[in-house]
Amino acid sequence: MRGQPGKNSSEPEVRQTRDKTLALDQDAQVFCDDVVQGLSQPQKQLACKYFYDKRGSKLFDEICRLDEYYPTRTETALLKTFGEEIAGLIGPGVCLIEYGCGSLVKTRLLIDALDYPSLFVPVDISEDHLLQSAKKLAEEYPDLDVQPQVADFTRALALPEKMKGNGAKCIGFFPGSTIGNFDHEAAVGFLQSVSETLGKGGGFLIGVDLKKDTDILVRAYDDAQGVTAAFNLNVIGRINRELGGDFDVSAFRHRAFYNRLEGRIEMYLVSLKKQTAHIQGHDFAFTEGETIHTENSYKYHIEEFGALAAKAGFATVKTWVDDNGLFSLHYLAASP
Ligand code: AVJ
Repeated sequence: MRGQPGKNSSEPEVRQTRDKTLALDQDAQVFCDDVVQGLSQPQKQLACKYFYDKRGSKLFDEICRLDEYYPTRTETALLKTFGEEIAGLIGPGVCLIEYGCGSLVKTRLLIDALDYPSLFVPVDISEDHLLQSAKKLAEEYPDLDVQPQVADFTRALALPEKMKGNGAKCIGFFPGSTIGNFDHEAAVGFLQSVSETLGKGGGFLIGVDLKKDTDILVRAYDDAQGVTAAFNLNVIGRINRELGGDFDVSAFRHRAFYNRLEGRIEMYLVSLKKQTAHIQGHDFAFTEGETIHTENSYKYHIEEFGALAAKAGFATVKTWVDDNGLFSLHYLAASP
């Protein structure tokens, strides 16, 4: 087996690595296949959804508290300031579906503002985290029916039976500018599937980060304390932990820059030297300076986002922006 000292072999030991071939469960095998596929491209890449293991989720929560990372506090302030107005547009007794559930801090703000929502369906890919947060929320809101759904919300959603035909208006909630992780085409596709899920009369409340001064943007993704760097580097640490890989995490560095032409922050891991990483019997060679693309975070002008939503059949009902023009909330009406 490669990577193991050849005890009973006369072959010379060229290089000792920590690479272990592990027996993988189904989820880990999907992760492994994605990693192998992504690292086999001319521009190596890893999907940003893999940032969020336990450690990555903790680091992301830390990012959200950084001075430089303005989106979280700005969006939270918008929800607080305009909660009543938003609730007025949404109306009473709705079924609320949250796409991707973080700490549910913003969710609580919205639920508190709403007039007795009847059902809350948080959808997330990370089962443990989702069930834990949903349980806590259900305890805090004993009158609210909480029905968590473990699913990858980038694919079509199968909603709980209860929601079908109970007549309640469906409202989607997608805070945090996670829409920024999709390129424009995928964003339209995602919005179309949301519109289908919500159905006629449905509404969608979505947070969207705005185009702004490049320095502000870059600082938000390359903070002085290096939390975002640790968050980015964690994805190769996760490959080591879960797939038995032997990435030398200290031989990579974080890079973030704003691609003005594409209107997006791009994040990379840069190899600091010529090196090879091994994962489940696959070898990935890096030249010095070679990169792994790990994330795109698209930024929008208000009208630009409105046009994108319109392509997916949504009509903008109202948009809210903070005084500094940093972040926006959009309430959209599904009109299939
Ligand atoms: C969770 C996608 C909204 O793009 O700002 C934060 C993720 N990456 N810092 C973002 C992220 C680096 C974040 N989203």
